[in-house]
This record gives sequence, C-alpha cells and structure tokens, in this order.
Amino acid sequence: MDQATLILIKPDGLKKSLTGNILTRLSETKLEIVAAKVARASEELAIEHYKHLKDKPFFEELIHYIKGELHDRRKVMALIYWGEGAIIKCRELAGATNPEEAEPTSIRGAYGRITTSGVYENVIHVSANDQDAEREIQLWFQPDEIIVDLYPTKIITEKTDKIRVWG
Ligand code: IDP
Ligand code: MG
Repeated sequence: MDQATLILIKPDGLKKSLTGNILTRLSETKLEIVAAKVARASEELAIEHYKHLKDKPFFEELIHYIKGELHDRRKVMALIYWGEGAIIKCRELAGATNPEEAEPTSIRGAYGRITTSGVYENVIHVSANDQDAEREIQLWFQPDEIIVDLYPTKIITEKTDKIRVWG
C-alpha cells in the first residue's frame, strides 16, 4: 500500500550540513519525494506538531529545538516521501529516538547527540504511523505544494485574503 510520511531535517541537521547525507541515505528506500521545502516552525506550529509530548519535562526545550533556537538556524527542511511501506522504511533508516540507542549505521545513530540540557538532538523527524503522517503533512504543507493527491481537499473562496505576488 502506498503510504506518505513527513520527514523533517531538523535544525541540528541543517547546522551540521547533513542535508545531502540524509537525502542520500533516504534514497536507499527508493521512495518518491512528492513535496519539499525549507520552512520555519512558528511557536504555534511547533507546539501543534509535538502536542503529544506537551506533558514531558523536555517539552519546552523541544519547542526551542524544532524552532531552531538552539542552533541558530530558524528553519527545517520538510519533505514528503511516498510509496510502499514509506513509514517503516524511513523510520528504520532514521533509527531509534534516542541517538545513543540507535543503530550506529542509522541516521540518528550516526549523526545524533544528547545534550546536557536533555533534548535528544536526533537530526531528523519521521512520522510514526499513518494517522500522524496525515496530521503532520496537513500541518506543514498545503495541498498544492504536493504533486500527488494524498488526502481529500475542498475549494473555498476567501475574498478578503491578500496574497503577495512578485513586484
Ligand atoms: P520520534 O521522533 O522518534 O517519533 P517522539 O517520541 O515523537 O520520537 O519524540 C519527538 C522528539 O522529542 C524526538 O525526536 C526527540 O528529539 C525528542 N525526545 C523524545 N523523547 C525524548 C526524551 O526522553 N528526552 C529528550 N528528548 C526526547
Ligand atoms: Mg514521533
């Protein structure tokens, strides 16, 4: 079954210039990239993305982390990988959440670290299941930014909306 997963190259991955390495590793999956962009996590987006962890002691630090405040890189690279078994394939390559427990050959095992302040800097986010993938993809991407139809959409008219065009 074709599946989609959200991948984020987190700010530590960008700071360490790992984008190329991570994309090369992910290409082993033979999945298709159907959306990609550099994006900034606002406070609201960060909190919404990680809302399942809001009661954890490291939550505040995690929000600083994904916003890029720990790495002087206020951005992430967001991608959608699509194809057979996308979630399991990408999560296996990513490795365990805790970079010290991750296989040394996995992305997190190779490039992640644990800081003394406690948040796991594990360079990459991968959606955990279909439900999370749908929720996260809809948080980070608009339908027209994705080259396949993943989820139902609707057309709305917003007369008061202002959009920026090239000057
Ligand atoms: P996942 O990223 O492997 O799906 P989640 O439990 O969803 O793991 O956690 C989201 C992120 O929060 C992790 O990728 C990691 O950066 C951080 N994190 C999770 N658990 C811990 C912890 O016990 N200590 C510090 N940071 C953690
Ligand atoms: Mg998760």
